[in-house]
Amino acid sequence: MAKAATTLEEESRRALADALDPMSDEELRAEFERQKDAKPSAKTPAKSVTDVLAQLEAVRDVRLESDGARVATCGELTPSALQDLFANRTCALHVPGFGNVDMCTELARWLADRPAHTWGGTDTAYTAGIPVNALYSSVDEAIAYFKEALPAMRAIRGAANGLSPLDKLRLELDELWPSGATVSRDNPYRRKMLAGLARVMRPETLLDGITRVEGIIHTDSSMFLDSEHGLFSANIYLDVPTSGGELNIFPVAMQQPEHLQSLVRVVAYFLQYSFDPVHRERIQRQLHALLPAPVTLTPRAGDLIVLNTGRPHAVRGFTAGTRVTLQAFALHEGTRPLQFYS
Ligand SMILES: O=C(O)CCC(=O)C(=O)O
Repeated sequence: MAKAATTLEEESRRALADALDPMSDEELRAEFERQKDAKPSAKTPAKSVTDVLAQLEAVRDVRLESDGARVATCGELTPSALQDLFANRTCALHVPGFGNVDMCTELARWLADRPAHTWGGTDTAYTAGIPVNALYSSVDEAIAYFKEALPAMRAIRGAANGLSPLDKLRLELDELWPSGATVSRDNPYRRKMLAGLARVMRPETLLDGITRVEGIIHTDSSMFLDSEHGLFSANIYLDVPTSGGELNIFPVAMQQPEHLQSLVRVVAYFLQYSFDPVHRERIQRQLHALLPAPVTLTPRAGDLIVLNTGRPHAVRGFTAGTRVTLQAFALHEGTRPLQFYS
């Protein structure tokens, strides 16, 4: 009963937000401050990370079970392939050659030549658009995020000399998915978001230690998967290194045997610290020890891969070449249109 009431409340809040105008910069500034004051501190103090790590490092030979979900490889997007992905029956949807390879190569060259911006603690640089994390970092960054969104999408479209592969994805999902797909304005400021971020990885952007080889295992949403609701990430690969740069997905089963249930909570806890510069090396080593064997995808230029961001995943390192992708999140929430943002 409580859940239904919350859902109704949430739905009416959203309907009201959908009906209202986007906020001006002044309103955004005031709202940003209000949210900052209202926000509870999310993480447990870092000292307890060290304690949990020490306890876990003493334990050997325990590993979470896999749900056995496989990658669906399709010639084109279909409603049933999407349903399987959203219901977590598959762990990723791979459409080889989704984008025209020559156009992707041209676009990759253009994006790789642009000035790159980075965020501390990640192995990726951004050359068109600002990541959504900006909305939570500072009010000026939040305003810059929205100001850059449309120009970045138009610049990518211009460089693609027509529709970019990410535009194609949005169009096809709108055509195929019963409730359609739209550029999100699910943010406290009711403004249209960026849909399509250019991510560039090079050997020199990679971090040290185990992540240089194995990547940073992380999630972008809760690892407790739900078939009605999930945050998916779509990547279109524009350029890939000749060796390395694979995408690893760790298909953790939602139902674990009794003796492993507390371990799921420990893994969820560690995942909050995936990017933490102080604990990253030990956390990543523990995640490798505790997670089931990954499913490995080797994307080629032009491919599309969509995955549930609640499934732990990592991009493996490489020693030569450049890896350029166009990325967008697609939020799946029951019968709502899929909400695109980056
Ligand atoms: O670049 C990729 O293959 C996946 C990147 C990633 O971590 C994501 O899209 O959530």
